[in-house]
Amino acid sequence: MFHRSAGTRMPVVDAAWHEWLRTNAARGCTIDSMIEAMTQAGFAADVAGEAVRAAFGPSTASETSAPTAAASAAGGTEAALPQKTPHTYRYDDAPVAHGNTIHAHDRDVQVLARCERPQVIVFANVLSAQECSEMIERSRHRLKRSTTVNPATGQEDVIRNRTSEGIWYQRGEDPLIERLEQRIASLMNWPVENGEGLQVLHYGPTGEYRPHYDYFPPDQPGSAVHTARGGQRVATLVIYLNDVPEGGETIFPEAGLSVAANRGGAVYFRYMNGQRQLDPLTLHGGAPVLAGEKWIMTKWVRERAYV
Ligand code: PD2
Ligand code: ZN
Repeated sequence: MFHRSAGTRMPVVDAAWHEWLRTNAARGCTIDSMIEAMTQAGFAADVAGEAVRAAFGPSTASETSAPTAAASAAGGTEAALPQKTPHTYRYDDAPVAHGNTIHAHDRDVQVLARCERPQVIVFANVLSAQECSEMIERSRHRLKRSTTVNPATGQEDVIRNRTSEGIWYQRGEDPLIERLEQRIASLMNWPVENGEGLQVLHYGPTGEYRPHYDYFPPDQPGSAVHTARGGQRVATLVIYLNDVPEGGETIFPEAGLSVAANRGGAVYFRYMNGQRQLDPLTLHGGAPVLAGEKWIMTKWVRERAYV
């Protein structure tokens, strides 16, 4: 389905792409971001536009705007309605400290960039090179194909939107994990107890994670089983464990932002504010790895203690 290495040859809207179109339209991805993702994957703009609009239904034929997160969360028909009003997410202060260097538990972390809408912060030096290698080596032989939460059922499905393998670590599993979790909690300024276990993910060549939201769509029946443990996800920290020679950026299509994977660096993004609103601009993905491989470690944090 993805033939980027073929140079000028355009990919085909095959069954896998149709599945991707259906899933992302139902999840509340915007029309523009989906067209952008398809053109980045090598489709001509008119082909991408036609395929995406078809996935959203006839009412979107001449629209380029998209459903809100709330509309998408309502699912089915409502997800197909074009957005008529701008989203109203209120950007209150993120909990992360101000300044260009943040002392996070046992390490000084540098701030490379901050974006206000959506709230994104790029860091360098969150982990040392040795810590990155250690996390890769201890994970390498324990990887399992990654899953995605099915918003309707809450079950974890293996789908082609996410071509990676991963492993979850228990919170406080051993002294290294515990120390990294304390550092991450200090950097995110959010309690260790509210964090899910660390997850290490590996993407091989062409591996990717198509644009999605990390929060659980509030009105989807499958979300309840997840939010029962600690409430909604509030923010994410993706830490890069290796340098990716080409591709593999974390992309925010709504913001036109991409963050390159540099060893020890990280990207933070926050999608739930103090009023419990969810920010649709945090649509994000892992771009296809075009050369080499990609290792990341992810921390998702909840509203309350994650038990
Ligand atoms: O691999 C990434 O860069 C990435 C980006 C966004 C991974 C995830 N989200 C995720 O695992 O949720
Ligand atoms: Zn994500």
